This record gives sequence, structure tokens and C-alpha cells, in this order.
Amino acid sequence: MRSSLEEKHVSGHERIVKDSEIESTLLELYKRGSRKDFDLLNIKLQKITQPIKYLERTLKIENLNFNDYKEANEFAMELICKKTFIPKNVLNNIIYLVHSGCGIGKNMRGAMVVNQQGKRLEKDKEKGIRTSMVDFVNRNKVLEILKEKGFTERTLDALALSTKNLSFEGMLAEYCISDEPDYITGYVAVDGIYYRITPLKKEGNFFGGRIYFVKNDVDIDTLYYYLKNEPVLIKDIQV
Ligand code: PML
Repeated sequence: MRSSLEEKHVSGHERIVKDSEIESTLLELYKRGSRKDFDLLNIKLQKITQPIKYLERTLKIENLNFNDYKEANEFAMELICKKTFIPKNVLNNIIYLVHSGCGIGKNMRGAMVVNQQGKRLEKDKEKGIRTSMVDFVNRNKVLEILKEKGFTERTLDALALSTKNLSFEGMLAEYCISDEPDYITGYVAVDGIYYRITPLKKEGNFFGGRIYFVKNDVDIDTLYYYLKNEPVLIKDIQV
């Protein structure tokens, strides 16, 4: 589902479901899209013909709170430096990009891809790369568990994306902040853990985005193909 207003993207969502769930899912997607004002809402249905990869469980959630977003970003950078060996000053500049409009004065549509030399590898610097084709075998059950623990539907979607991302052999870590100005919780995914960090961005900031940190020898076409086209279903959650 994609909705827009005056040709500007407003919201998007994707599900992988069985035939028997199509009707109810269409309604869910419509309801989700209509939470925000739009003048165009498209819902597209696509049959999955390729084999589905099943992952046993999500990354494990570690929920962490900090005094302010600067302190939180210091912690986030430590995690990423340790894994990627990108020098701190280089990493700092890369992370600053998603807090300040990605060098193009607006949010990228997808994620930045950065290797261990701190070099950006996206094929298109405005589009970036979008992870899609990922869902839970039983999304409602997982959502219920997360909500009981005080997490949100955003956590559910982000956890699915980051679990697929880190299941790619050449992916080392992911950094994410929301582009919603009042959603200040973000995360770093690394070594099987989803570090859910509050606050990872400054309240009121309209900028946000994702950075995928990859190995130097990553094959960019294989990475794009896996993240965009290979269907992945996750069976269970770790909280
Ligand atoms: C969380 O609540 O676990 C963080 C989710 C970040 C979502 C970023 C986004 O808006 O896509």
C-alpha cells in the first residue's frame, strides 16, 4: 500500500499473507493508509512464486534509555565502531547525514549503504535501498506480545526489517531513526540484538532514515536482490 498527498509520499506498508487472508489484509491496509490524509492510495497485490525463506526468530530486543540523544548516539556509535572498525569521526559524519537531510536536504526514500571504509554504495543516492518482502508467519501474535511489553507497531515493522537485513551474510549493522518528528526512539541492530534506543534523535526533527553497514567485499547486486526481492517470513520473536 502506498499513499500520497499532492504527489508527496505519505505512508507505505507491505504484507506477506496466505490466499485466505487477502480480503481482511486489504481492509487492514486501507485502514492503515487512511490514518493519514491522502489524495491517492494504491494497493497492489502480487503473487509470490519464488521459495520463501523462513527465519526461526527475530533479533533480540534490548530496550535502553538515555538522558539525551547525544549520549544515546555516543552509545550507538560505540556499537557500530566495534563491529565495522569505521573510525569514529567518519562514522559521526555518516550518522549526522540522516539527522540532517542526507546531504540532499530531504529524507532518502530508502536506506544508505556504507562499507567498512565509510564509503557510500547506494546505486541512487536519493532512492537508497528499500528492504521489502518480509513479514511474520503470525503477525498478530507477535504484535500482541510486543504491545504487552510496551512496544509499538513501529517496533514490529522495524524488527521485521532489521531481522531480514541482518540475515544477509554481508550485513554488519543497521542504524535507524524515524522521520516522524515526535518519534524519537530509534535502534541499532548488530550481532543478533535490536538495541531499541530512546531518545536517538532530537524531538521535532523531521529528518530520519536508515544506514546499512556492510562488509567491504559485499556484492552490491546480491545485496539489493536479497533485500528487495527474496521473500522472508519470521516464525517467532525474542524479547
Ligand atoms: C522502535 O520503536 O522500536 C523503533 C522503531 C523505529 C522506526 C523507524 C520508522 O519510523 O520506520
